Amino acid sequence: MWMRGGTSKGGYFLASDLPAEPAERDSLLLSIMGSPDPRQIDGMGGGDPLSSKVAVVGPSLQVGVDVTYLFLQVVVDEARATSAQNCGNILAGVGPFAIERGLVRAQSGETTVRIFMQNTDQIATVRVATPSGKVSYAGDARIDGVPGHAAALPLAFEDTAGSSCGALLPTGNPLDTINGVEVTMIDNGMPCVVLRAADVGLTGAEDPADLDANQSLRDRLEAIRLIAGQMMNLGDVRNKTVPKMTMIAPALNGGAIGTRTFIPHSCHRAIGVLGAVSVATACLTRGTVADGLAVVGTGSPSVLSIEHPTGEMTIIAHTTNGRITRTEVLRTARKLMDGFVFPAVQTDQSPPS
Ligand code: NQM
Repeated sequence: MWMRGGTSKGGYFLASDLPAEPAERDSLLLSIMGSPDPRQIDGMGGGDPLSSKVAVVGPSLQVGVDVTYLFLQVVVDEARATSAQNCGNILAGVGPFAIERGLVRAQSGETTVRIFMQNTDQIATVRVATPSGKVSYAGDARIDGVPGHAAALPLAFEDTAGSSCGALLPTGNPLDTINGVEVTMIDNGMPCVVLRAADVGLTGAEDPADLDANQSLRDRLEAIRLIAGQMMNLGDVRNKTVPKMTMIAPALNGGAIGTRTFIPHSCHRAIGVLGAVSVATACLTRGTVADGLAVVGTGSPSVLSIEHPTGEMTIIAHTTNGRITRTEVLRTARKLMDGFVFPAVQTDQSPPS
C-alpha cells in the first residue's frame, strides 16, 4: 500500500511479503524505489528523502502490543537502505494499514493501535477513526505541510528518551561545544544536534532551498555532525541519516521556537515528528542552547508549538518528576494506492494470483 504518513510518503509492506534476510529485502526495496538515482525515475520514490520511505509491519507476539513497525529509509542517490533511524511521520499510517490488512480488528468508532517500533525498541500508540468498523481517512484535521483536511490520527510516544543514543543527553551535558559552536546533543526519540542559527550566521527564517544551496553551511554542519555522532554513541555517522541537525531561533509566529532542520544533508520543508519531540525536549531542559530562546510555560503537560518552514507542529509533553514520560502529536494520513509493485528485474510482470 502506498500512503502519505504525516508530511512523508512511502510504501507500507507486510513483513511476510518481503524477504526476511535484510540484504535481500533492502535490494528489493532499492529496486522498487528506483535507487540509486537522484530522480528515482525507474521506481516509486519521489527523488526526495521524504518520499523514499518504507514501513514494514507485522503481527506482534508481545502482550499489550498489536503490531511491529520497522522503518527503512531508502537513500535516494546511493544503493543503501537504513534502519538506523525511526520515522514518526510514516508511523502515522501504520495504524490504518494494520487495520486494513486485518492485523488489528477495528472497533466501532475508534481503534487504538499499539505499535512496537523496532528501530528503537519503543512503543507508540495511534488512535484511528473507524466509524462502522472501517478505517476512515476523511475528517477535519489539518497539519502544516499538507494541503487539505483528513481524519485526525493522534500519536502518543512513551519513554522515548535515549532511543538510539542510550541517554536523553548522551554526553551527560545539556550543552557542549563542537568546532567553536555551542550545541545540545539530545535524543528523545530522534538523535538531534540542536544549535543556534545565529551561531552559524543565520537568522533561522531562511528558505530551505537557500539553505540547501549554501554549500559552506552544509560543510560546516556536516563537520559538526560527524564529531557529534561519535559523542552521541552513534559511531561513524558518515553513512547514517542520524543525527539530524536542527538550527533554532526565536519563534516568529507566537510559537515556542523556530527551526530549520537538515535530515541530515537536505533541509526539511517541515520537521520530523520525533525530531520535533527531541527539539521540544531541548526547549524544556535547563542549560541547553534553547534556554533563553524558547518560550515555554511551566507545569505538565506543556504544549509547545515548534515552528518550521511551512508552519508549525504542536508537541504536548507530559512530565513526571521532572522527566518527560509521554509526548503527543497530531498527524493525518492518506491511502494513495493499494496493489502490486514490480521490481526492475522481474521478467513476468503480471500480478501474482
Ligand atoms: O523525526 C524526516 C519525516 C522525518 C522523520 C527525517 C520523522 C521523525 O519528516 O519522526 O518523521 O528527519 O528524516 O518523516
